[in-house]
Amino acid sequence: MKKVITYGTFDLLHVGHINLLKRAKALGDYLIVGLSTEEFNGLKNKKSYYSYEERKKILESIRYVDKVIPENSWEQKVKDVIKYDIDIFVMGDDWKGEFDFLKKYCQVVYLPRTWGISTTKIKDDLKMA
Ligand code: C2G
Repeated sequence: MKKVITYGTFDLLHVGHINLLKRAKALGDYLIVGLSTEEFNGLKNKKSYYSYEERKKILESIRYVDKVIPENSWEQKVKDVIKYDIDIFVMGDDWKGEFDFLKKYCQVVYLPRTWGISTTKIKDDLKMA
């Protein structure tokens, strides 16, 4: 069984997230998502609209997602890749190069972002409405 992992906040879920999860799952048979906790969002200077529990519930309802684990730190990725016996690490290409240190442990794939949509854009557009 080929296991894939990806990480993110996945707030205000949109097609960019779905496109990423769909393509990540297509690279293997089992997809784990490391979901940023609210504390970790703070480290990314992000404030999510939905709580961790709400975002977890939403992600777990997506057919491409097999397991959701908390993302509490930048450092946990190596441990996670080893603990869950991961074959492929996937991120959108806005992160290109940032996680190449994981190449020692697994394949690292950066997928093109979906153009024209982001959680920030949704928030800004709603403010204008
Ligand atoms: N994404 C995408 N296209 C978009 C928006 C997002 O492909 N239009 C991808 C991002 O590249 C990322 C994933 O969807 O791979 C989740 O996006 P975010 O929730 O914004 O994740 P981020 O805050 O970048 O967290 O340790 C890694 C970090 O937790 C990544």
